Amino acid sequence: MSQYQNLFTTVQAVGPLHHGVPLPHGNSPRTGDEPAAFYWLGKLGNAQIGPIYLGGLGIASLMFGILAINIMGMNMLASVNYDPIQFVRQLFWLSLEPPGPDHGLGLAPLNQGGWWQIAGLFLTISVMLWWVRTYRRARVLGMGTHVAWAFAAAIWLFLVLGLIRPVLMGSWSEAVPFGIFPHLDWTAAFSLRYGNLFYNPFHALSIAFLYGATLLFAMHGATILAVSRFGGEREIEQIVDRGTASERAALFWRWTMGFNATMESIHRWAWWFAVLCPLVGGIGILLTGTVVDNWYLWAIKHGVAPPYPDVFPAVMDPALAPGAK
Ligand code: 07D
Ligand code: 07D
Repeated sequence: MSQYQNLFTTVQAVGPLHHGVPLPHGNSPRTGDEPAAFYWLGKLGNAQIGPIYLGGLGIASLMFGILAINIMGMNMLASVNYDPIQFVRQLFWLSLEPPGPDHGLGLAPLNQGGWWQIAGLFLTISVMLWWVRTYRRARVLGMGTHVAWAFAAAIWLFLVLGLIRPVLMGSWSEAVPFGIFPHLDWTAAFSLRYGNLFYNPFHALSIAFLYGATLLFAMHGATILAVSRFGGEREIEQIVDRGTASERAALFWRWTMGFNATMESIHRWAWWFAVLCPLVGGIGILLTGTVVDNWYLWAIKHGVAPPYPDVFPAVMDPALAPGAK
């Protein structure tokens, strides 16, 4: 079938709707009626929707997640005196803050960070249960657990930000508030407090993997789309044959760069770049305030950043200034 292909024409190969492989003993039945096909959904991804597997873990995860979001929402609503109009208008600025430094790692009264602690606990339980679900569903399908471990890399950063680092620092006040703009303010303040995160080499590495991941994804997505006119995204036995989509895709990169990934290795590259982004990022955050108190001064000490010329007074660690803590 030769069909004009561009960035927006999606090939919709719709076969008979199916429930997927039979599930081993001990699994709950898949939820919902027969799967259905939607043409417009097929524009985005697969046209078939369902069956979804909910199971005990899925339900428990959703329950904890909904509880967490509700606690955040109700606290935000309370902060605007239960005015629904103001809630909508100010939503992006509203916040549920962690306890203040006075409370250390103790339990705080509900309206002084206690609700943040409960919401954080529920959100963490929800995320962990969802992780087990990705692991278990992959296993039941006889798949590898690569998705679960990639997700674990993101959860690592999440836990460093909201649990591990605050515990090491001895205070929940170190953790991130729940809120759209408030969590951005926290991010900016964190960088400033610790002497500019740009000088944290793990932040730099994390950025390189972030940018690298988008570059790889652009190259891979573009390459496969470019050979979809030869059935590149669908070929199986053709992969090893001469003159096929795969061979052209590989040759394109050898022509332009002298080197090419393979159909398999490109996905390993993608996986590692994506995983290393939050993985090294988490290391960088964990070191901040625990091992290194000021990344700018650290960078001067290690010859990464030049010191200011002597015309200025010597730079002092602001954290050591009287009244800094
Ligand atoms: C596209 C997959 C879908 C996921 C989406 C996010 C929620 C939050 C909660 C109303 C790519 C769903 C959002 C469930 C609703 C309430 C209380 C993933 C895709 C669409 N951030 N951050 C965002 C989170 C941190 C930073 C947006 C979460 C760190 C900056 C969204 C976490 C730091 C910017 C969001 C988290 C940080 C954002 C879009 C957890 C350092 C932006 C996210 C659990 C890493 C951008 C207004 C997105 C923005 C943005 C969610 C952590 C920095 C609200 C859930 C503390 C600089 N963050 N973030 O598309 O527009 O991700 O902010 O750790 O500029 Mg953030
Ligand atoms: C947050 C992992 C947790 C998310 C999970 C998902 C739900 C919702 C709902 C699906 C994202 C849970 C999901 C609960 C489900 C639905 C609907 C991953 C997360 C588990 N920075 N910076 C990074 C850049 C500056 C700062 C990383 C660039 C400034 C801080 C990334 C710039 C200051 C932190 C990055 C820049 C600063 C970071 C994040 C440029 C602010 C972090 C990687 C060009 C003024 C985080 C080591 C990631 C980190 C981080 C990029 C600048 C602060 C590479 C490009 C100097 C405090 N920054 N940054 O994967 O790891 O996040 O740092 O200026 O904590 Mg930065």
